[in-house]
Amino acid sequence: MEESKKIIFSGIQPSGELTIGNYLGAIKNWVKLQDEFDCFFCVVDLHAITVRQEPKLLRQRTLELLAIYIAAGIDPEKNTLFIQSHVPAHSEAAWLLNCYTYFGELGRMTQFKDKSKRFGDNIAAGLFDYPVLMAADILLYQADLVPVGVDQKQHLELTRDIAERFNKLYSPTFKVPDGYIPENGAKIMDLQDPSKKMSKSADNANGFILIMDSPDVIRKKISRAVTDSLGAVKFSDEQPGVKNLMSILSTVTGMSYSDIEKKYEGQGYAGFKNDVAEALVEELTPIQNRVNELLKDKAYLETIYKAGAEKANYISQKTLRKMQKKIGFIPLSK
Ligand code: ATP
Ligand code: LTN
Repeated sequence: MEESKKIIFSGIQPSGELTIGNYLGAIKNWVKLQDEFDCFFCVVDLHAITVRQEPKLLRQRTLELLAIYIAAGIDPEKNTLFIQSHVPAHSEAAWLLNCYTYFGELGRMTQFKDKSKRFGDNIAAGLFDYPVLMAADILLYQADLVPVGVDQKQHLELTRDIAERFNKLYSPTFKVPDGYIPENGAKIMDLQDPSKKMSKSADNANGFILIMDSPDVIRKKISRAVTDSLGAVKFSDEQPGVKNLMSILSTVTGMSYSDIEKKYEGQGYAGFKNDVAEALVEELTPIQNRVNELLKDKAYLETIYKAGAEKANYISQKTLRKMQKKIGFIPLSK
């Protein structure tokens, strides 16, 4: 029965071209969860403006991200796909929750500390505040589970703290959500510096592979990926580059680490790298073709995000009204 399914909420920012880190750490996982759960997958454009965005590019990337969700296999009939700015309750709930979140808590967020270092003097208040908006996203839908990569764990813990605080201060209002971090692919590392997370905003483009990279670019970037001089395909912390390529291969093909080790035993890296590249090409090419088709059919994408916004508005308004009532605001109508 539809009603008894647990609820999932997750989102990605349309703030740049998506990498295989976003795909393997987030989207590929969502595809597996869609039958078992009632899922809300959001294009979080309000989050994207925490750093400056070019309006035309933001519009393009927002639609492209929606197309990627669908092309990767998320069924828009079964799940609620929507664009965050179409649902005003997110901004409103974020303001309310701001008043139940402490400055000190936000100051401890490592992603803020990292990003603020990178952006120097031009740090928007929104960048500091962004985990509260993320908490609002999740809590408005009474989500049970939030599938994300490892880097979002701290934000999820904050979401739980805010929910518990509000519930305790008034009365149970929010479901306290759990994170859902995949065993495999939760942290794909930079191909040039495997001590760093693969990120679309890295300076060296050889460090990341984009979902929309062409087969030749994928092959070139994998062949240039940093490994080591040991020459053995082994899943070991002493070989972070090889370990990262193994985790990419395993997440894409489903092969276990021990099977990968056996297959390439005594062979060096050339054939292994070649197979990693081909596995990625095979995985991504059909997605890319479908994204390009979908982007030609803007009317279809519009029907999807309109239907998604309608459902998301209905559900989020219910929680927002509950919050307002508990806080002590006078309802405009009963
Ligand atoms: P940026 O790199 O610009 O800070 P991002 O790539 O982290 O941004 P987000 O929109 O913040 O992009 O992330 C969307 C989702 O992708 C999150 O669930 C995040 O955990 C996941 N993700 C991002 N990078 C990786 C990665 N390298 N490995 C696994 N998952 C990742
Ligand atoms: N902060 C997340 C993106 C995000 C999100 C969410 C993820 C915004 N709202 C709600 C899960 C649930 C990030 O990946 N930077």
